[in-house]
Amino acid sequence: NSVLSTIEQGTLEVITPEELEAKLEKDEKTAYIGYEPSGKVHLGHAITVKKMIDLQKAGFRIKILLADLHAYLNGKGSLEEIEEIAEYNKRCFRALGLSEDTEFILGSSFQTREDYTMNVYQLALSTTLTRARRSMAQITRSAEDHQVAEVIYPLMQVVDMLFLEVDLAVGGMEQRKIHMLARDNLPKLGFQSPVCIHTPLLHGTDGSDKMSSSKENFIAIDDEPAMIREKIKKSYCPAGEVEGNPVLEIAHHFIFSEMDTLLIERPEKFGGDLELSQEELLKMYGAGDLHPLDLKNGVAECLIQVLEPVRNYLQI
Ligand code: IYR
Repeated sequence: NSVLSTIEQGTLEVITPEELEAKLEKDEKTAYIGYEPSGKVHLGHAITVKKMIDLQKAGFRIKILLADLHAYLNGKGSLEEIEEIAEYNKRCFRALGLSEDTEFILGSSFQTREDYTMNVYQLALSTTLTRARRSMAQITRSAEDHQVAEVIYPLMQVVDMLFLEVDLAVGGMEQRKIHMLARDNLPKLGFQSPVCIHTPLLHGTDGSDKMSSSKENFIAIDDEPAMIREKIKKSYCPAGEVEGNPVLEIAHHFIFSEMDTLLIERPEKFGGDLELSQEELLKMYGAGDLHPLDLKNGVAECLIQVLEPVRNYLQI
C-alpha cells in the first residue's frame, strides 16, 4: 500500500499501523497537530508540517491547533502576546505549503468550555501525578520550580483530541508520553483513541538534543540567506561524525527530500566541486574525506534555495 508507506516514511513510529490502515478506509478522516505559538517557526516545526502535508495529500482533513492556552500554561507569556504570535505562526505554516482548506483552531476558543473542563477534571482524577509529570519531561519550559500548570497541560492535550474529533495525531517524539496517556484514557471516557505518529527530533545547531526557539539553536524558516550561512557555519559538525550531526540531519530532511544530489562547491586546490547522493555524502563524510566547512557551505547554499519560496511567501 503506497499511501500507507508515504505516511510512514520518515517517522519513528506509527501507533498502530493496523489502526492507520483502517483509518485510511474512511471517507472522511481528520489528522491534527498542536503547536505552542512560538516567536520563530524553525526547521524542527517544519519536519512535522511536512508530515501534515503528506497526510493532506493522502486525503486527511488537517486541523492545526494553535495551542495558545498550552503556551500560557508553559509560561510563554500573556494570552494577548501569545495570540499575536499565533497569527504569525499561521502564516508560517501556510508558507510551508499547507493548502488553503487547512483548518487553524485557537486552543482558547474551546478549552474553557464547561464540558471541556469537566473532562479535564475527570482525567485529573484518574491520572497519577507521576505520570502527568513524566509526560512533560521534554516539553516543560523550566525544570527548577514545578507549577501545577505543568500537570494540567498534558490532561488538556488529551481532551483536545476528543474535542477536535481526530482520527490521527502527529507530534515529534517528545509528545509520545502525552499521546500514550491519551490512548490509555480516551477509551475510559468512552472515545476511540486516535492513531499516533511520531517524527524524529531535529538536533539543535549547537548539537543539543532538540532544536528549540527558546535555546537560540534553531534555523528559522524565514531566516535571510546571510543568517542561514552564519548559523550553519557556527553549527556543531565534528569531522567524520555522522550520528547526531545537525548539518547532515538538515541535509537529510530538507535537501535530499527535494532532490537526489547535493552540490558542494570547492576550490580546485581542495579537490573541486562535488555532486553527491545522500549515500555518497554519508560515506565520504564518515570516512573523514570531506571537510566540515565544505559540507557546511554546500548545505547552507542548498538550504537557502529550498527555503526561498517560504521567505518569498512571508515577505508579502
Ligand atoms: N505539546 C505540544 C503542543 C500541543 C500539542 C497538541 I497535539 C495539543 O493538543 C496541545 C498542545 C508542544 O510541545 O508544542
